[in-house]
Amino acid sequence: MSGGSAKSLAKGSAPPGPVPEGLIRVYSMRFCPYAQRTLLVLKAKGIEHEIININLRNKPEWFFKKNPLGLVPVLENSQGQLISESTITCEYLDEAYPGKKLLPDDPYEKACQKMVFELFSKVLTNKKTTFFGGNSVSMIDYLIWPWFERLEAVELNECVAHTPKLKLWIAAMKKDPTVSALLHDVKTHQGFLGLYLQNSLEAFDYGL
Ligand SMILES: N[C@@H](CCC(=O)N[C@@H](CS)C(=O)NCC(=O)O)C(=O)O
Repeated sequence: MSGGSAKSLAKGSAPPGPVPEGLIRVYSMRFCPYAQRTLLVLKAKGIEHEIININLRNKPEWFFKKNPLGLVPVLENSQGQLISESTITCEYLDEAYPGKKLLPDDPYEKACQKMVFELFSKVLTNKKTTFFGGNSVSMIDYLIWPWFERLEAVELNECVAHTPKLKLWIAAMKKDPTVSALLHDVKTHQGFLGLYLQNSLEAFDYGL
């Protein structure tokens, strides 16, 4: 992985060149929970990638050619193909790359994960396994995790105080090597949020 802690590119910056063969690029923002989904899947599957951070308050003109909506995450491969929307990027990576499969092969099992994802807030209490897709971490856990990582930073930890199963899941996720490698601590999330809420253009580069 390269570029994860590079400063964000803003209006007036030169567009990046083509993606080198054998690499995939992700346009990201260091504190974006949607982009974190994509980064978790890249990391979990061991996919070699480069990261270009975007200043979302002062977007480079060229970024709209990557995604007309101007949102991160966006993937770009060495054939110049562009993929946006976090859940779509995650599924693409799982299908296009070898290594650990994060979504089940079985169509019914896959549909179940997607249903749980759609309804996750309603089914939390029925969870019988450590992770949402079974006894090992899988795609659905990575898709949901970024919001739980931020609970303490936004002082909403109380929300999970009376849900022991969810607390166990949070503890298990924090021990996952992929999650822990990409985790920002509470102070860092709060530092970003503080600047973001002041409309600071520096927010996206907080801590660099
Ligand atoms: N539905 C999109 C949402 C992505 C999204 O909202 N990203 C935010 C950053 S966390 C963004 O790019 N915001 C820029 C803007 O709204 O102009 C996805 O799942 O990828």
